[in-house]
Amino acid sequence: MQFIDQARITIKAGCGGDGIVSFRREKYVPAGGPSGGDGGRGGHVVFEADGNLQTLLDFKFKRLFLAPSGRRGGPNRCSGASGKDLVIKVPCGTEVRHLTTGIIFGDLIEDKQTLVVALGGRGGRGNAHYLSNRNRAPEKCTEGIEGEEWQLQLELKLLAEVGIIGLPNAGKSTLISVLSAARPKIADYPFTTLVPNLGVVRKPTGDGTVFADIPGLIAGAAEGAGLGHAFLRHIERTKLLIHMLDGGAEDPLADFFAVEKELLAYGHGLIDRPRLLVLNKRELLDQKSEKFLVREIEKKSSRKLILISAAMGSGLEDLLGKVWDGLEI
Ligand SMILES: Nc1nc2c(ncn2[C@@H]2O[C@H](COP(=O)(O)OP(=O)(O)OP(=O)(O)O)[C@@H](O)[C@H]2O)c(=O)[nH]1
Ligand SMILES: [Mg+2]
Repeated sequence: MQFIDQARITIKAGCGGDGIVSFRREKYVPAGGPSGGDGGRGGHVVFEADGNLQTLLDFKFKRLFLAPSGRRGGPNRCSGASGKDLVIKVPCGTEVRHLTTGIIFGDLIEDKQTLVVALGGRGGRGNAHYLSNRNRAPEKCTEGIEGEEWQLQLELKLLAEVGIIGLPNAGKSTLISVLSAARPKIADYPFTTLVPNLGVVRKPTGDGTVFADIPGLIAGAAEGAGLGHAFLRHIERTKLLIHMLDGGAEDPLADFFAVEKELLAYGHGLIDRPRLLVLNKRELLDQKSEKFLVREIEKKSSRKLILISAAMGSGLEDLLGKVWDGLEI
């Protein structure tokens, strides 16, 4: 399945039905008076979060959404039927913005949550409304009002509590694969992961929390290097980040600063998000170089380092313990 996390669409709510001019005509009721009914309201456009959807792929093919109009009023003061609301299903975590101004209409987080984005137009009034002492036979009615129309930018921001970040090849996907049932592609070349992977990790309390493994970041990602940095939106909603360094890399400390710089460039408060610093592939280091490296990284980064080997499964309990502490579970 293709993972699409952005879409531009146009939505238009239904137009109100017109009011009509009509007069009551019955055999024994002379001058029966005006009886034109009102038009029905146009259908609203409503977004609804659907927990079964994972991507905005559908919006790649269909970009215009029109809600039905209200019906015209009828004789005998009959109101026209309202247009049915158009319900558009989106994955949980979709943010709805106005395309040009960027104003946020709302966020659809929970399954079945709804958001009315465009209001249907009001129906016009029939001539029955305009009966007065002065005018016993009004010929006046009004047209239905147009429904609201918006151009929207939809953005899917995955809902994960913990995000795993780092340079390509650090072992991010390996970590999520050993902690959860997720089975992302793992390989010893950079940019194996092209779209985020989610995995549910069991908390000590029994229920699960979602970890997100995202593509690798490299120096200059903010300017488009590598896969760029737009996918960082998927960790915007996280509470905690796992910043993974590759213990087998030439200079893990430089890697640390490279990722830190990209977090800063991306903004959205990611640089201040609680973050655990993890050195992976520790089994590649001998004791002496490990000690030296740990000391140097801890000193220059002013953070405590957690040592793990995702592939060998070592240090993971310690890491998870700190994750739960960080999430205050
Ligand atoms: N020696 C060793 N190799 C590891 C360890 N963890 C992961 N690897 C290897 O490192 C390589 C990269 O692992 P991935 O999990 O694909 O790395 P990634 O960070 O997801 O990489 P991208 O998706 O490209 O950003 C693979 O060949 C893994 O087998 C580890 O603890 N020790
Ligand atoms: Mg990966």
